[in-house]
Amino acid sequence: MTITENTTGRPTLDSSLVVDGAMLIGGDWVPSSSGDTIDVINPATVELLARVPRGTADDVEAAVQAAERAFPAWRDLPATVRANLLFAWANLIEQHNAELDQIESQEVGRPSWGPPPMAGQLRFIAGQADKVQGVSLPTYSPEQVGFTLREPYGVVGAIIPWNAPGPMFATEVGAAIAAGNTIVIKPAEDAPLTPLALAKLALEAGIPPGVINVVTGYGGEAGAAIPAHPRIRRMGFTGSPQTGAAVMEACAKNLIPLHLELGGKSPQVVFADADLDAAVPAMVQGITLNTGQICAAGSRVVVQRSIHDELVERLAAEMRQVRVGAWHESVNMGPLISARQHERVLGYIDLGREAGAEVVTGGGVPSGYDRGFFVEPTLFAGVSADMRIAQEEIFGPVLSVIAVDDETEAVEVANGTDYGLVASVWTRDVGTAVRMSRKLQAGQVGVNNALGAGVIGGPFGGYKNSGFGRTMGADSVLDWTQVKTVSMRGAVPPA
Ligand code: TXE
Repeated sequence: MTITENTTGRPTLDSSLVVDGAMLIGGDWVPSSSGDTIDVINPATVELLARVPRGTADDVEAAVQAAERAFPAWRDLPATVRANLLFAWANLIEQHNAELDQIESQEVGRPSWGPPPMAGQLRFIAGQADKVQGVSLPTYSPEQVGFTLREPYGVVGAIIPWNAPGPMFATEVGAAIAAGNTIVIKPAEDAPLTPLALAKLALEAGIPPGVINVVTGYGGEAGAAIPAHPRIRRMGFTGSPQTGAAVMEACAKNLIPLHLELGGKSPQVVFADADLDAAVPAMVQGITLNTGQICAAGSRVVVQRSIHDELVERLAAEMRQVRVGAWHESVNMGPLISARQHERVLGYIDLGREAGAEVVTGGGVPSGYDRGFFVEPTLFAGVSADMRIAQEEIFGPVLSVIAVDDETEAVEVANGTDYGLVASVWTRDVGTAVRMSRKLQAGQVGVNNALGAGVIGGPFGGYKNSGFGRTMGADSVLDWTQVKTVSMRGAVPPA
């Protein structure tokens, strides 16, 4: 592994898209009601990027009121006009791609991903805004017609995490407002700057004040206040299962629906006939991209025993090529987001060792790195399916290899966790591919690709404890609507 200088990091954020110390409520850039702020750092350099308000329940109340004021006019706009405003937002995002990439890369601490995917994702969603349709219904009488209307809920809420703050914001907000809702959203305290920048561009694109309200702050404060608010009518949440359960409990108290996306422990099932030239780099990229902090990361390799040793050797060789560092052109893996995540990931590596798994490569902090939350790409072999490193989401660049004898055992191990977000199968046999696609318990199955990537408009979400509901697809807009059945008579029937 090559370590690059981490002095290439930028010390402070210099962007006109970030309003210092302010969040967006009702079209105004405001501080928190308490006046307190939160430091946002670059986790590669541990230098201060910006400060954002430490939002309170009072701020959430103000945001809900602003969203309520904006709702009737937004709901009543022709759907094509709403769609055009979302397209205008996507165009502005695209024009600012380089700047948004800089902001997101710095607050997440990762090397650049190149042009961010937000504009394309938003255009797909914008295209759904005027396709929110009901159905016509048969009636008992020829005097009657029946049909359904799909209507927005009103003021809705969302809470998003820090690992991909831009795409999460664009897809969650985009779908909710395309359906005619107005929204109060809280980004993660670790990465709120890209969401704020996107909200600023939404205003510039002509999306009216109050349609999108961004309250920054901590989860237990501003975050908890959103699902607990009695006039929030629906929620979306992406994050950990523990916090997801707390958000769901708050929604249950207010009897409102929600969707949850709660991460995964995604298996990469590799059969003996797989094309390892394709599989190995894709699997290593799948666990090192964003330093493994991706809900879809393929963190378990379930491999047929006959090719186990060859695969472990090739995975280790590929992992050793991963260059760790920050803000350097030739770097492909940055640090973890925070000291807390650093401790968590290193803790899991210790757990793996203690359980008897073998560290084939990596296994600690790269030497020479005393700043930033860096960890080596780490490969464990000799992992058994019940070890904690094979069961729990680590959210770091840690890959566990589990050997199996045949397809039956592969399915058992692949499905043998509480999660069910993404699963991949690597095989040249179409019969194996078809059977595995059906048998794997996951919301997304990739055949000969990692991360379930490459599909435009694919609904994204989990089976089992990975959550429920789907984002990103056409249905994500419909999910933010409720159905009304209308039964109509043309005239009062004769007595
Ligand atoms: O998540 P949290 P954390 C997993 C991943 C990671 C672990 C912990 O395994 O290691 O979760 O990460 C807000 N009421 N994922 O602690 O707490 C919080 O402010 C309302 C997987 O960062 O779930 C942030 O905005 N909101 C995942 C958001 O919830 C609360 C992505 C997520 O934080 C709250 C992130 C509360 N009581 C982590 N407490 C994925 N599915 O991709 C916190 N929040």
